[in-house]
Amino acid sequence: MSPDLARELREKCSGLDIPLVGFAPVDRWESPPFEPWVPAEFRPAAIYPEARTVIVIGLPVSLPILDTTPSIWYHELYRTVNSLLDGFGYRIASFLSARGYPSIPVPRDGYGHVSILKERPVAFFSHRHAAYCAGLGTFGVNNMLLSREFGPRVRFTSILTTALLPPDPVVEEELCIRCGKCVEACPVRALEEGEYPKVLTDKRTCATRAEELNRRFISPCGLCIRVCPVGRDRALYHREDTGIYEGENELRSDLHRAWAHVRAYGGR
Ligand code: B12
Repeated sequence: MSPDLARELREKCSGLDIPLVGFAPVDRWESPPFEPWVPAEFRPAAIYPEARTVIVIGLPVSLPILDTTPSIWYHELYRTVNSLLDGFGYRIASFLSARGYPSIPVPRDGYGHVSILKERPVAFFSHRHAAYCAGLGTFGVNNMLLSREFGPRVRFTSILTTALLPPDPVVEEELCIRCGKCVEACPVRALEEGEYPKVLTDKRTCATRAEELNRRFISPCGLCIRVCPVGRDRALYHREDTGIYEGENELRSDLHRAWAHVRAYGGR
């Protein structure tokens, strides 16, 4: 176990403006906390047998930009966050490898095109499950990992390392309050009332919508993470009241005008 290395790593992440970092020992995948759990061949020990720890980092998507979805603005933010995740994953792995701990980054997504997900909506490694094991949050009805800081408005990537790092505790309290707002917000009814993992996203229906938005240059959708009331980011951006999303309403007509304006440009 290397506390000095862990401290250096956290300092490095803070220098890169990465707000969420967690360490998960690979054996956490071997005792499923709930079912269905990650099948054996998707676990870090199967993918990189030398791995001892999975480092998970999370970068938020800014709520006022997500509020405009589907739009070119959220589309571009999504691309920026994705490339930062891949870049930071590479740098953290290089930092550790140079110190004698071979490490490799996993791509933040891991598919070639959304059409592939319609045939098989699964990647070789799940960052949500890794983030759960690294103590960054709990699963919500929208099947996303909710963090205390940003609710589901955070994207993750993972680094598989041979370094033994001090594990972060898994979050015990359920962060999802089961308000059902994500279920209501889904325009293609891909979510159901009920709790994760008993009820999961209808992935094919969700991927079909993503494909349609992709053709219009305004993917991804993100409506199920926009409306989630969980996350301290709502207070930061003064968006505590999720009533602002209930159709055109008097509550914040200024916001509705702004969203309509942004949506009218840059995509189809
Ligand atoms: C494929 C994929 C999709 C597909 C399928 C959705 C899905 N729920 O899996 C589509 C295109 C539809 C999609 C949509 C979205 N996605 Co997506 N997606 C992924 C991706 C690339 C792979 C997920 C995966 O295959 N994991 C591996 C398998 C093993 O895990 P699993 O799918 O969870 O399946 C397990 C269980 O659920 C169960 N299971 C699965 N299906 C079934 C069915 C039955 C009947 C049963 C019993 C069990 C079961 O078995 C599996 C083993 O445990 C990940 C990136 C990654 N590599 O992690 C992002 C990721 C999950 N997506 C993300 C996001 C944010 C979204 C969207 C909000 C769009 C957006 N970017 O704004 C929507 C939300 C959709 C939703 N509410 O579910 C984020 C989630 C962040 C978070 N905070 O949790 C991720 C992690 C990307 C990232 N790098 O941050 N996504």
